Amino acid sequence: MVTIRKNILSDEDSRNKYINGVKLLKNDFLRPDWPNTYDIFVYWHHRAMMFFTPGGPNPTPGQGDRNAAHNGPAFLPWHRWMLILLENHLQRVMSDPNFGLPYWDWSVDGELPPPQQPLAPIWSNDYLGGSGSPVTNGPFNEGSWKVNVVGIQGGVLSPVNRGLSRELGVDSQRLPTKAEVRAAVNRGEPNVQYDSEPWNVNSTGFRNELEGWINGPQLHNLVHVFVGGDMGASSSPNDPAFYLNHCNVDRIWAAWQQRHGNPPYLPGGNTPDELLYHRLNDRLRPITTNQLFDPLYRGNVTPVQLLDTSALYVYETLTI
Ligand SMILES: [Cu+2]
Repeated sequence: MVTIRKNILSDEDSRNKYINGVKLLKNDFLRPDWPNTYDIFVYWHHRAMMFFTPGGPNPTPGQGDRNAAHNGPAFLPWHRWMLILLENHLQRVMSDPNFGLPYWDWSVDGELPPPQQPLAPIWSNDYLGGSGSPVTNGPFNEGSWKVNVVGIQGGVLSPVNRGLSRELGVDSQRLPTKAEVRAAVNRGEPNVQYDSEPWNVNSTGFRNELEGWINGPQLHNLVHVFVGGDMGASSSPNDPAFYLNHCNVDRIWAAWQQRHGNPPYLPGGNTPDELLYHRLNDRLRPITTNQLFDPLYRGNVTPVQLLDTSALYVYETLTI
């Protein structure tokens, strides 16, 4: 079933289903001794972020170090896989195989004067609600949405029982603009490169620009910083805004692929082992290697398998 991923601001049906679906996942238990299914994704993201590649835990981790899901080439396919799995689980709990994850085109809001950006429609009662620690309005207000685990300093995931936290427009007063998105998609033309040495936050290719390290924070990273609160931690999927941001990031990658005729994913297979988990044919790192939380474990999924998603989903528009 090929689903269509639509703009959350122009498609009420996807908006309603997304809000309803993530709440169902918060009360969905695949096994009685597991966390709820929504939170399993939070664990997974945190653990991937704390797994510094290739060696694993780093005694002195820095924000710029390459990990299993960020600061390296696998950033885009790893999150593409995460979105596909979340979409699958939303389809399951809603019994709706046609459901497509919506995206939030934050560059539209990025065109507004900065003081108006935290007041854009996405943060209204009908969409995600607004700022607060805890958030008190909208569908994810304190009484309707609980945060159960947070990543704290030192790479530990710590249990909490509180509402969602957001600080819109505080750590960054603005979102990325359309010109910045276009500059990323056109980067290097006509010799575009998916990624480049040294395959980390210092790379000059498209992945590092879209992730947001070049003259950063920008693009993906800037959205996390603008939203703030829970979106600033390794447990950032706690905020349902996480998936709407990443769906737009994935759409921008798809737009880049289409515009340039599917340039090769880099690095290829014949590169040093220190790039483990980031090469074309490497397994993306699952939540754990012992298959804990088994329904999120789909065996070996590699970047090469995720380059063409047309059998699974398409975006309503790739116009950026
Ligand atoms: Cu992430």
